[in-house]
Amino acid sequence: QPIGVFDSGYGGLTILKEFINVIPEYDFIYLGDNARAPYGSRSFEVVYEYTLQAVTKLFEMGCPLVILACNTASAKALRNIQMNDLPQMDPNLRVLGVIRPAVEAIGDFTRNGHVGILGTTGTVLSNSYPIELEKWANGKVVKTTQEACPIWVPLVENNEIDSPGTEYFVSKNINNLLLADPEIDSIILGCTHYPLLLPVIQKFVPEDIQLLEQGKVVSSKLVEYLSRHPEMDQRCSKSGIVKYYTTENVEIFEKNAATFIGQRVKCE
Ligand code: DGN
Repeated sequence: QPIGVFDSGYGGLTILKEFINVIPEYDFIYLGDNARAPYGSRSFEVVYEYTLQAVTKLFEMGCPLVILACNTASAKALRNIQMNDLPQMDPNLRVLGVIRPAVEAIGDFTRNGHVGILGTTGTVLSNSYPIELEKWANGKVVKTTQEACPIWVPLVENNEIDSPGTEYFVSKNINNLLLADPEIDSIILGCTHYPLLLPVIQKFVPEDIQLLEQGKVVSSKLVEYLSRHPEMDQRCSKSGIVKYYTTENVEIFEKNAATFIGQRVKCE
């Protein structure tokens, strides 16, 4: 059975790309809810409802394990699904998110415990990162500062990565973050789209500040999870097949997906 990977649109492809890099033998189904993206500015209730629908669909398609490869969905829907919905479904099904792996990894990155978070408005307002950092960063984090970057996702999705306008918004948000806490020594890129802006981000972040990209961390945590749960690992089929589905237009998905996953894919 394939591992399900869900995102509101294209962003989760940056996470799937790392899964394929690290465990290419596994089968995956990617589902992008492009018809209803972006989720970043939607309410808790709406993100939860949409995410639950997608997770249910992936379970129906045979996935025993679904990764919410979207910070906004992980922030606003994961806990509810894990606590309230999963126990009523098949108890052998699992849903995991992208926030906790990043939070657990930050202990290896930060030296002084001052951590910065860049994310969508929804992720920032949910306070999921500060809450999870408090719980899962081994007491290593002393101060968390968040900056919402609502323009960054549309910039990436409109292919404006190299434009001067992008430099303006990226520098503005990073300056805000570093002004709010000048002692920050590590920053979590808490949105699936931000790795694509890395060359621009690096221009404005001093070299001694570490940048944590989620794809790499989440993929190594998935490998760890599968080795700790052999019964789940056995249920995951390993033929190296990856299938892509969108709730919107297939041709548009195929055209845009290449920017995020680095290759042309076939979609249904
Ligand atoms: N995938 C979303 C995230 O990681 O927060 C970004 C896209 C969106 O829905 N705003």
